Amino acid sequence: MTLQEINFDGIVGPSHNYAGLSLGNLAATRNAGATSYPRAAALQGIAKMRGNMAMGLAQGFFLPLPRPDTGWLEQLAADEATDPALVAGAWSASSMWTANAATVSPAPDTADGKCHLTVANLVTMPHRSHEWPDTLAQLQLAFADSDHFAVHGPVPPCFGDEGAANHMRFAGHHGEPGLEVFVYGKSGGRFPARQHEQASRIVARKHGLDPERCLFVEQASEAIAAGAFHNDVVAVANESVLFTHQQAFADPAGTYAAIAERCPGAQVVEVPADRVSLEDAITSYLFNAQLLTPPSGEMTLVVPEECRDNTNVWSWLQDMLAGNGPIRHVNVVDVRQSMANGGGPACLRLRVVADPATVDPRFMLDEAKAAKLEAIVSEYWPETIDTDQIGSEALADQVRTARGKLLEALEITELA
Ligand code: SUG
Repeated sequence: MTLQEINFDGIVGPSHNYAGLSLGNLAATRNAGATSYPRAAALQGIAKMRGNMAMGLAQGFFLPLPRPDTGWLEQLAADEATDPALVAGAWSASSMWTANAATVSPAPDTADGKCHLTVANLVTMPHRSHEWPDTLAQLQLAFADSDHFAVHGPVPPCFGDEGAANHMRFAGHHGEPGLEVFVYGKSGGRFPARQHEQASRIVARKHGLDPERCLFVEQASEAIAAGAFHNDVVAVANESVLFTHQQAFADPAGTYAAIAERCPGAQVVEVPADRVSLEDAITSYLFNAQLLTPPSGEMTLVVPEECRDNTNVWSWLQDMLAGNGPIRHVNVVDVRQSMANGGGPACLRLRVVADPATVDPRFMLDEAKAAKLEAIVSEYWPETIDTDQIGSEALADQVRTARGKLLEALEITELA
């Protein structure tokens, strides 16, 4: 049994659009009303997955959820005439950001030796609050092997839970027992704090984690106010390395010390605010990078193109590479369509440490399947969506057909 990190990327759905639904997500609100390019968006995502596979890494994927979610609109008694924002919410392709699909505790961390997943309730944003039932169905299918996985329903809706975007894990190697760090926000600022401390504590208990190997850390309120609506916009961890902005945590020194105490050998790569401001971090998504260990062992940071566009960020990265820190390579990827809705490389993936042989193989990617995905997307995904098309029956038909073709090609018809 070889445990390794598998990144499950969300395939960008055919209804991808810019309706500006996420308060506190500055890219999403800034681009409200812009024309989206669902086909290009999905192809960008597949290209990113191909790039990571080319490094020798295991890659999986999740499917877009059924959209528009008319059942949800019926529950809300809403339509175009009564509440266009709710209609847009029923069309959102937001499940592409699978870092918000669930929180994952790998087998070496849990009391029963299984990998535990809790689907995120995403209750803070209405357009995301109806993702979980379909996401849960997908997780139950992909991780149906109950000898190795335990998949849980959501935390009760009184406490907002946004999944792995506010969770980091430290371990010498992925397959070793780790320290799980849960980051929560406190409400009261100009933007919503989406991850509630109680939600994180409930997840840790349901997963059977050892309290000695858990930390609950407060996110800096100034980071949330600056637009870091999830902690993964300002920090990312891999193995024993924390790559973080200086202003990510309410108590940075205390957080680093607590990690070092429980994970000896942990290294912190802290980017100082006088080199990269919070604003630079949030517009470039420097920290919403994938920090990966390919088989070569040379830790690699996969950053979005927007990092190269930002002089402060790019020059900091060059200095980092010239030094002798733990991050040895920087790969640049084009995920501009997702970025325009506030989703970078790290938002697009859910990390699951497991033996790939225990995952339903239909959710694992290889080159041939990537080519199949590209062909389906190129043929059926809408080329553009203008926000005034949201609600149109003709577009709804196209979106449903596109997803149906994908499911059929992948033989995942249980989710139809
Ligand atoms: O929840 N954007 C997503 C972006 C999620 C990014 N994920 C992580 N940081 N892990 C969100 O705000 C925009 C959709 C819209 O406005 O139509 C949106 O939902």
